[in-house]
Amino acid sequence: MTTAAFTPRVFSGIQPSGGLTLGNYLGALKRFVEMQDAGTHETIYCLVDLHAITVWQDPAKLAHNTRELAAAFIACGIDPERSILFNQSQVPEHAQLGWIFNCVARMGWMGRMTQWKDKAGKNAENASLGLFGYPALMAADILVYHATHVPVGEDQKQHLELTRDIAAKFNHDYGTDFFPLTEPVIEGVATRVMSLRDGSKKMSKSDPSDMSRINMTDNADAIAQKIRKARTDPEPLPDNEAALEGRPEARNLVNIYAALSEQELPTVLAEVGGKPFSEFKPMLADLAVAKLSPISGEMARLMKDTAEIDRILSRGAERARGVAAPIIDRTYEIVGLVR
Ligand code: AQP
Repeated sequence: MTTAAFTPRVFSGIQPSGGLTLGNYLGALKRFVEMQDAGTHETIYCLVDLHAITVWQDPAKLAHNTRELAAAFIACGIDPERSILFNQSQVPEHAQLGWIFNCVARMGWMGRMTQWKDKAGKNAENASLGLFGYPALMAADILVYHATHVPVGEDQKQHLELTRDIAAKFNHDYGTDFFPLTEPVIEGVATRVMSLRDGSKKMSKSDPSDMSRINMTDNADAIAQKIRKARTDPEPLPDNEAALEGRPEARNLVNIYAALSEQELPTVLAEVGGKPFSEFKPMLADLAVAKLSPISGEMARLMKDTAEIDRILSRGAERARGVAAPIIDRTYEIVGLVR
């Protein structure tokens, strides 16, 4: 069923699989705050720790990263009163629906996921079963709230299509219209922030090179140094978008500038067109420091009281269960699972 018959509700998540990057911030978190502030939808945001453990996580680091990610959400502007903010493992309904969707999704669908191919690589025999089934759990994360809209970066588009396929197959198999066909929301200039070292690779928290990304906890010196050393080409910046064709590193830096300054790309190109990188990079570094330093400062302040973060997460989990539990009850009934 299309989303029209359902309460307008946004769900999205981020893995606590390492420090947050500028890519996660511009592609996801900043958009989460905008959707919360728009007030047009209920907003549910999740730290997807069960997804993080599909690859090895050191237990102490996972706990630290989960709390730090919660601090990042709040520091960026997520209000735990207006939005529901919690970590996935505290809401067992995700895993309950995830199992049912493991039985709905087909092996062939999962095998075609590019993220699976990228992450498992040539060593698929040794990858965890959880990594293979990741998109079915992601579908459960979304559909256990009957979410109508999911803001994500470009890299998650295929998983969102699979979520719709799972909902459609469940609805078809059980002769129901219980689950919505959720809409992805992939908008803006920063839906795919690229590595600072290689304009053909996405910026990622698990990239072995720290110079490839800006971390939300980087200080001003580190941000400036990473931007100064970012790979570029020898030409000055163009004044129009068409001339960025074939210049992925230049496009990436200009996109980052546009997203951070909240301007359209043509406006930025009119401002910086003709400048050499030696002039543009310090402008970008100053802007990035001005935007990110208040966030990292607030994160550091929040991390001094982790008991308060834990309290916020467990209260969020309680509220999340209030939405998810009736949906699980009805799903069990539809499937014929006796309670
Ligand atoms: N480079 C990016 N540009 C724009 N958006 C991005 N996102 C991630 N990287 C970029 C968006 O951030 C959200 C959360 O992502 P995630 O942590 O759940 O997993 P991911 O997509 O696998 O992110 P990473 O940084 O690449 O993590 P690792 O290295 O652990 O795999 C999603 O909405 C994603 O689109």
